[in-house]
Amino acid sequence: MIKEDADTICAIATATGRGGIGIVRLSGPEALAIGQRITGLTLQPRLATFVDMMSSNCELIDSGIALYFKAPHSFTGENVVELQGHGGPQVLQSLLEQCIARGARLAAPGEFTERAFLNGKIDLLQAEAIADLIDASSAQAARSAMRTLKGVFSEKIHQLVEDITRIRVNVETAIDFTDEDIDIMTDTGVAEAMETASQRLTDVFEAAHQGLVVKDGITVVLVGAPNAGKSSLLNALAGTDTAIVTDIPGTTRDVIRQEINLNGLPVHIIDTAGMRDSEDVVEREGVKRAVTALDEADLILLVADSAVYSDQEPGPVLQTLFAGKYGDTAIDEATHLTELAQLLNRVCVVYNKIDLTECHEPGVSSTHYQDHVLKLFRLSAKTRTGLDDLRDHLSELAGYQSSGEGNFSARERHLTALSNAQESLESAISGVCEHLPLELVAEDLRRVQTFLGAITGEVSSDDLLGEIFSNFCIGK
Ligand SMILES: Nc1nc2c(ncn2[C@@H]2O[C@H](COP(=O)(O)OP(=O)(O)OP(=O)(O)O)[C@@H](O)[C@H]2O)c(=O)[nH]1
Ligand SMILES: [Mg+2]
Repeated sequence: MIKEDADTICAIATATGRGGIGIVRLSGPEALAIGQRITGLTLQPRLATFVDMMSSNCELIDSGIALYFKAPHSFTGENVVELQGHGGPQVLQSLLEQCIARGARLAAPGEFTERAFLNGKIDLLQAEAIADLIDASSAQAARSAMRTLKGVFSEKIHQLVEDITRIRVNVETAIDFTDEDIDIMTDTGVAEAMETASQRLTDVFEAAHQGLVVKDGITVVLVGAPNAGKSSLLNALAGTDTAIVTDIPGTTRDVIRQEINLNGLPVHIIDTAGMRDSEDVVEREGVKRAVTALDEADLILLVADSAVYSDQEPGPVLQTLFAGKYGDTAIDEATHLTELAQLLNRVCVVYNKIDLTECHEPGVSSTHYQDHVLKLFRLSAKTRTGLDDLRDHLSELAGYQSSGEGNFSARERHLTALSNAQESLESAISGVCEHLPLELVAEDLRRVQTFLGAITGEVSSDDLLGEIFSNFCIGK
């Protein structure tokens, strides 16, 4: 809970810039008094009042609407006053200064939402969903953030916590009554309940994973030799002329980023400088940046000119990538085994320019390179044939279902907590199967509950809260 002597915070709640309406919001014990001093009126809860907003030396700043939300029936759970004026930066700045001059303090990023959380108006999942809704980059992302805000995800976590609590009661009882020869496996159905909870946990994890994909999308890095058609492929996928395309090898010098929307899936595409050994300082820096970009990739599209490279033997194309990454010395594949495996697991080869060759049909196939299965795409960035296979693969790779109507937004931290909870639950299940001391099973179950509690914020450290709310915008 917020301390009784909490101060009053204020901020411009609308986006910066010019707009029809701009809002300054106050929250805290002095919000009403400050609002009334600025408007010179007694404000009634939940009544829109047309007011003049005055400075302390009686100058008219603006005319507009004042709204008062009496605690606890407000967003933050405290007294809240909204001063809605005209959306000019100067007007809003003057209003804000008046609030500060009369005793309010400028709010930190996310502080209104943090107060809503601390006052029990929303849980942590819902607080994060507010930020995700504001940041949503697609209609799907906004819809799933809204579902989390409405409590869909929280409800699922609460159900899981209830299941685990019931199981814990049975296990703790069995510990206390060891003399009475209770077999918790058969007599109380604990093992079965654990299996059901585990299945439910898996389902929630999968739904949360979808939510994360819809929110964050995937990152695809285009690499390959100069002139292979990387920038052309970026433009073809984006449907724009984002990157410069010429027939001069070494056209792209820097990393170019473009976000596209694939049926609701955000895909962050990174186009890079063609990989080759160059004397040119700028180009060398470009290749260095291309190599660094590889670390960000969920998928690496290694683009090759199909007139130069055969799709029967991916080795030579892969060598362009290895040479770019490890320098032009022939790489010792044995030394770099683990590193190469990590790289190859994310690589697909794109044979571009099939319009120039007679023997290539557009499509997708797989081949083996050492122990890896590599996907090969044959397409033309210029005529845009064969692009659909690539698009389908991107959606598939992300595990994205565009019709995922039940989705809710989620973050990496939720997935980590869910997978930790799953691990502890599996350990509890094996403990029961192996007839380990019930105290160990009980401890595993307690841990499951702690991990789940961290998701909704029932169990959370100050550090975690600080990190979450500092990523909000000011005024929210
Ligand atoms: N015929 C044909 N030409 C293509 C195709 N894709 C790209 N090109 C041409 O190939 C040349 C190089 O294309 P870019 O997209 O600039 O190649 P890049 O890989 O980005 O090259 P760098 O930035 O220099 O590394 C341009 O003249 C393109 O028009 C294709 O599918 N078919
Ligand atoms: Mg280029």
